[in-house]
Amino acid sequence: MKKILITGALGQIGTDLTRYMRGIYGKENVLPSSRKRKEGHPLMDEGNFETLDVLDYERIEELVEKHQVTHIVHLAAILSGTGEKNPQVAWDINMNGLYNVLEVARIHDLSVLIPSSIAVFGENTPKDQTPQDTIMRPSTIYGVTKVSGELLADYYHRKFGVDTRGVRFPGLISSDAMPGGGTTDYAVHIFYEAIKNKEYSSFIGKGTFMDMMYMPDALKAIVQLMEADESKLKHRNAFNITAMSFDPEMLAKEIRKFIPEFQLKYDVDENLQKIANSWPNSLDDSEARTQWGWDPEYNLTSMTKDMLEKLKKKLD
Ligand code: AKB
Repeated sequence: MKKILITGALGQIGTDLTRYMRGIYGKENVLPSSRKRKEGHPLMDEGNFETLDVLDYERIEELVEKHQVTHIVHLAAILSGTGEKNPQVAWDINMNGLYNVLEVARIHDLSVLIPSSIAVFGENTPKDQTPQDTIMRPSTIYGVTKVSGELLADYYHRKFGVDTRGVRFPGLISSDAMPGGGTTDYAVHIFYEAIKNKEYSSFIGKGTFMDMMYMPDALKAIVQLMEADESKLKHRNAFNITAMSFDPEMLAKEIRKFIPEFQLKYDVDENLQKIANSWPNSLDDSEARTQWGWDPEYNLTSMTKDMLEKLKKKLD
């Protein structure tokens, strides 16, 4: 039986992932953790929860031993926008946190799943249908730590036989948890503002295409890759995956099918726009499809419909 420790569980992916995994593996077999407790957060009263700073190696080891952990999903990380405001902290958390997790995994023979990101790509990466194996020269500290993390995780597999796996997530859109400090976050904020104010001012400019994914598909990807047959994995860290690619105008057009008076304006954030410009327009995720059966369910139309339905209920 798997016993799964989730780090950074109070972030955008963690809340949904904890619930999703508890549904599959049982409530007592999924242990969310975060640097601090957050009173009022739903995960505080839904079962076990532990405080864990990923920079504290001993604490990771203590939790692994106490709960007989077999798998770690390592979500704790600083994202692209926040990373640029404090690159030193981003390096520290993203690299030293990952190093500690990998070391504990090596010593205790654990499997580790580490999300990577489209941020691993940079200005000179092919922009359209970006291949699985291509030029990776990111311009953000977040991207630098994610490429380094991919290399380190592959190294731990090759050198020590640690079962490491990962996906390069695009922007994630969820009706539950809010994202924090990312370049793709506009694609979540727009829904809240469309419902509340019928208008949104986008910090990402017109014509900027980025890959995106609806949260249910992201959760499915994590479990599917974790469960994938090792012998079929030619790549490990990390797989390109995507579900849709759009720019703010395309998203606004879909929203208008449900909220016809919705207006999209722009107040472009230069720093975030620069980051977005350095990322792909669209990914080629065929290796994930062949090696472990990746097949997203939601596209732009079905995601928008579901997101608006869920948010309307939530905000009512
Ligand atoms: C970000 O925008 O930083 C993240 C990501 C694409 O990794 N959502």
